[in-house]
Amino acid sequence: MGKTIAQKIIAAHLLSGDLTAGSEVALRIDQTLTQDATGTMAYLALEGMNIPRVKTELSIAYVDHNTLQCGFENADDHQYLQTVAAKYGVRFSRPGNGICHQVHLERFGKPGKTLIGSDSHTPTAGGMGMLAFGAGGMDVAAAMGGGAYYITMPKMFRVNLTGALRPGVTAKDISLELLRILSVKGGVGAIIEWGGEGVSALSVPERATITNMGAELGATTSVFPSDKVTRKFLAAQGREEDFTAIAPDADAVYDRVIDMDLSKLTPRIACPHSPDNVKNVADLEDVRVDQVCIGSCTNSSLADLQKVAAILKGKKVAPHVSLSISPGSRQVLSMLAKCGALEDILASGARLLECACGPCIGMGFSPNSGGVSLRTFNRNFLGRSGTKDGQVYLVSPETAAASAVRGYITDPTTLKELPRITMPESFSTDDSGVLMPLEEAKARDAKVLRGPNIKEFPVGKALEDTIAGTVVLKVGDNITTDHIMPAGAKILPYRSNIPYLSKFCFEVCDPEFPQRAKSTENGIILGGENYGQGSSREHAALVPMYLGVRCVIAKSFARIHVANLINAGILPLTLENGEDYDSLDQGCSISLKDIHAGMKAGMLPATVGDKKIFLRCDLTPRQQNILLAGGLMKYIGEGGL
Ligand code: MIC
Ligand code: SF4
Repeated sequence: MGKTIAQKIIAAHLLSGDLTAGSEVALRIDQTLTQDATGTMAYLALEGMNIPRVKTELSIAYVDHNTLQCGFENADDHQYLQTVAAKYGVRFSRPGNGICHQVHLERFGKPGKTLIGSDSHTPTAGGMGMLAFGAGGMDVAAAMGGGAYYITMPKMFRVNLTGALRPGVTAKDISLELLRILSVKGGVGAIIEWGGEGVSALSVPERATITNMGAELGATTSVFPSDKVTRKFLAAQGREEDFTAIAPDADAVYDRVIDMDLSKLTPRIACPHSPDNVKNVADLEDVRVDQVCIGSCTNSSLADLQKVAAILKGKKVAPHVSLSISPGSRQVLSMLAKCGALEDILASGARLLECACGPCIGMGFSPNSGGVSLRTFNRNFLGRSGTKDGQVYLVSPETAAASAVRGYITDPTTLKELPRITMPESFSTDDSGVLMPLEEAKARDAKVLRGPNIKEFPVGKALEDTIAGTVVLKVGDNITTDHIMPAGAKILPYRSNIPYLSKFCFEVCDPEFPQRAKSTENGIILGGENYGQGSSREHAALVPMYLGVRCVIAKSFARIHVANLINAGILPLTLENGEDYDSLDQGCSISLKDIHAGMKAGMLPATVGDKKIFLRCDLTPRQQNILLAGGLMKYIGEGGL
């Protein structure tokens, strides 16, 4: 039987397991990336592993999230990251150099290789035929230390593109359309491969927009073939030697095939507060806009911003609109400056922000109260912008620019002139923003600088055989890690300070939660479907663990979060009978007995008052051992890497 792209790359990196969907596979990881908001924990974990140098082909630490520096905290973290990276053999991408996924695509990604990153949008590199996964920081640390990365072998979905996009319709609209079709949980347990004749007209940055937003579908990852277009992009980046062609076999078998005719697609928009709440832009043209933000790892490539500049050229941003532009990388910004597009952007009245995540993670530029904010980003979860009642919509750069000028949501296909942008023959490639690590001999005595914001890595408790627990919080479906552990300018600087962070856990859902959880022995969280979707932040597991949560019971879980729960030593259990959710309330006591035997059997009986319920426990033997040890750090300490 022929293989899909993902199956080929997995087969070439397989350390154990087989390619049957649902079985656990261990993969050799070629490259890792971290960003600063998750990186501090990842490197604290790496330091705890007592490995002198990383063992990957390439590991890189980016600083792109926490760049506001309102106090000493971020700067201290940057210093820690820079010195720890230098010591352990990791490259360091300096603040201002760009957003991790954009820079990685430009300068480091390689078709056919594996990459894991402590950020859920790591699959962006799938746009160049790399098999790239978002993971928790501890898993990234383990991979840096030479350990395998474990995933459940996913199902294979294929999206078949036919026809060609009409002017004004973009790769972002393709992503939004797939979200409309599949929803935020439609990709769970699957790898999404993109193919068909429509693929050859999409550039690598356009493909990367699409694989980036596969994270919003809950997919394990997304990948495009590596073809002539990929070769040309790599050649223009001065690294044609990194090219390898990859395509699926003609007889590859997919579990699901979705056909999309690009010529029929119209501009799409995701309405508040979920990326799958997708409508036609044309149907919302009366909505007045307060703010427009262009950038993020989804839409900040040179071509994206050149198109924006062409729409803004000779026009002014509407007086009631505030427009921000954050270029994805220093390469993008300097090339915008060279080709004159930057001048057009500035002359329109746009506000130029740093080459960083910025408003996407609530690091500044929060909208006004109840304000309508149009963003070219990938997530519009409640409160993520920093304004709780902000109304955030997700759109393409073309829709964003056209709307910024008119002041109302605008379908860009109605514009008289639409820009045609071609990729440059060569990009300007100055890698001086990426610092090389110290040589091994010098690294041995190098000091790692640790500011007072960097607190100890919290460790979990070994899993007992009996837990008498209490439901400390009951939440609904599609709870994101932004609900569990919010980000934003006020909280994000404390990502290496779990005790401080814990005060904000579940703040958007219930501000009393931290106090209640702390004063309850053996807390249990009860969730609905797709619990823990969104970001890879392991803080959404470490903080509840710190607050005494021992177990999360849900109807279903998101992939990265369930791995983070296990790594933190929290037992994830799935309701065998979804209807039991209704009969369990906050405050009720749940007694779990014979947990160890139940884990092996895959089913745990539990009692709630005089009622018996059944909880599924789909854990591999390795995951069971991690929980028995009290989390990944303890498991590795006992020789488990
Ligand atoms: C996000 O987009 O939510 C983030 C911030 O990049 C996160 C990582 C984090 O929480 O630090 C992600 O996507 O994993
Ligand atoms: Fe940064 Fe936003 Fe991308 Fe997350 S989604 S990596 S916050 S730009």
